[in-house]
Amino acid sequence: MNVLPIYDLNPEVSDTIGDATATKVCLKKLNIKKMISKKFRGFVLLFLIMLLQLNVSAQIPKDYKGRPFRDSVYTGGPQMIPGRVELEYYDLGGEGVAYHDSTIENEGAKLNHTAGHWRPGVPAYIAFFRENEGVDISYTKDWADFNHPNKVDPRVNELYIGWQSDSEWTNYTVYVNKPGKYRIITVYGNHDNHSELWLNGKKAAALVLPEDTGNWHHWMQATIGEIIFPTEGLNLITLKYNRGSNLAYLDFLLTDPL
Ligand SMILES: [Ca+2]
Ligand SMILES: [Ca+2]
Repeated sequence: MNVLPIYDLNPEVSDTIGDATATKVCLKKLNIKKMISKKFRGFVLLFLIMLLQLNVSAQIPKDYKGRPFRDSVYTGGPQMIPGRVELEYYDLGGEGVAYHDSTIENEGAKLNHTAGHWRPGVPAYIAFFRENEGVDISYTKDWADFNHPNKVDPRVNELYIGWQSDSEWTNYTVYVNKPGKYRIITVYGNHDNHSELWLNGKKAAALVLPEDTGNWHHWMQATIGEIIFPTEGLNLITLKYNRGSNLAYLDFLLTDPL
């Protein structure tokens, strides 16, 4: 009488039981099944990881080639929402990908190479921030930004985007921790420039600088709009701006969680 081995629970395989050779064949078949099963589990795991990654960044346009800013000093990865998005940390990727600027040079860094503009004690990293790229960035200076009362002072050595021209833009890959409606607050100088925020390639907010400060270097703080981030994870913000203001950062304050 044949006794089925305890490892053989497969009726298809059990038909071959009868002698040692048949048992070996059965074992082989079972091992192959196990191997396939293990392999399959690996594929399933890989598939789930890919799905997770796709889900985290599903919002970003598929053809976008920019990536979050990083350098030897800033290694924080995508800027977080809620939180502050520093405008000088626009994405890496260059003209036409991460930004569009109407002049090739960084006009701020260029100016700061001239007499009186690299202030004593200011690190070169600040004075010439991203000087080989097109976006025009400078920093707040003692004699220009703090020699008069501001409605709200910017930070000392605050980096900001200036020399804004019509139809310029900068991209920011951000990480949204909490989906919801947000109030947008900024520190700015001068007057409204009809900026917009686009989210993943679609217009999401009109920004209005409510008061004309009368000068590029007279600063104030204000709520300038609101935006809804529907989805957690990586998202792409585009700041579209025109001539009219100096802009330092955008604060995103959660007002209505989804
Ligand atoms: Ca430029
Ligand atoms: Ca510009």
